[in-house]
Amino acid sequence: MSMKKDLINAVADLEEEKALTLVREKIENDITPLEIVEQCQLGVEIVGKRYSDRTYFLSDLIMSEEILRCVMEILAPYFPKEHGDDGEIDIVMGTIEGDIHDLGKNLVIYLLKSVGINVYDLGVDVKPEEFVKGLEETGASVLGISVLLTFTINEVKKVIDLISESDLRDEVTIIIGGYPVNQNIKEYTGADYFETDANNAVELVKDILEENF
Ligand code: B12
Repeated sequence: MSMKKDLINAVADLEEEKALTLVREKIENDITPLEIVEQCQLGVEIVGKRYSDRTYFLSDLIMSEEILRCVMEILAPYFPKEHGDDGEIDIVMGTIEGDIHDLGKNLVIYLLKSVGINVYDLGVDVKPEEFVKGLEETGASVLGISVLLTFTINEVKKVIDLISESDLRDEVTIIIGGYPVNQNIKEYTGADYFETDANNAVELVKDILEENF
């Protein structure tokens, strides 16, 4: 079996011990933490598919979360170190109302911090008004909304409509991210950008902040 597929399959098959052993082996063999996370992500994508076609149940989704959490714990020391966050807040992030998925959001926040970007994390199940309040309180010029459930896409539109009703819309660049987002959803919600790749997300935020400067 290829070196990549072994971890993807261990995660997909919910073999926790095997997956964690592979993660430790890979990190010792100088595979980057991000590559490892990407392999795990391909694994949980399969978990999601099996859940959709009813081969897996909710308990299996929960198991995949447990595995991903342990993987992140192992990898944490190997990610680039956080820079001091003494400056002003650059970006406000949160998971949309009704949605409690946060592993992807937290990963992106981790990577943003590691390149010196100051993040204000609103957490999960964040109401539209809370996003607006977060932006007003911090003066951040970027907003990142994480959305994993397609039936919460309307909530994302509500957030952006609310921002448009305030006088913040011209000052804030809005990025949506998460498994289901695409060009159509971007257009429907009125976001400025969408992104599903962690690395690209960091590059995008860096570019936006530099432009605003
Ligand atoms: C783990 C998981 C859970 C865990 C979440 C744990 C947690 N703390 O996050 C638990 C078990 C709690 C869970 C619950 C549910 N889940 Co769930 N879950 C998953 C699963 C298997 C993996 C998600 C994940 O963590 N991926 C790994 C991370 C790293 O990837 P990511 O989130 O996509 O993030 C990456 C990018 O998208 C991007 N990104 C993410 N956010 C942002 C934000 C910004 C601003 C940017 C720039 C980028 C960005 O960067 C990340 C890094 O690359 C997915 C399957 C899938 N294919 O995604 C289903 C999935 C998302 N879940 C699903 C469902 C249905 C549910 C439940 C409704 C099940 C139920 N019956 O209760 C509940 C809903 C709970 C709720 N109210 O939110 C469905 C959604 C289907 C749909 N069309 O809406 C999926 C797709 C599974 C499926 N195929 O059916 N789930």
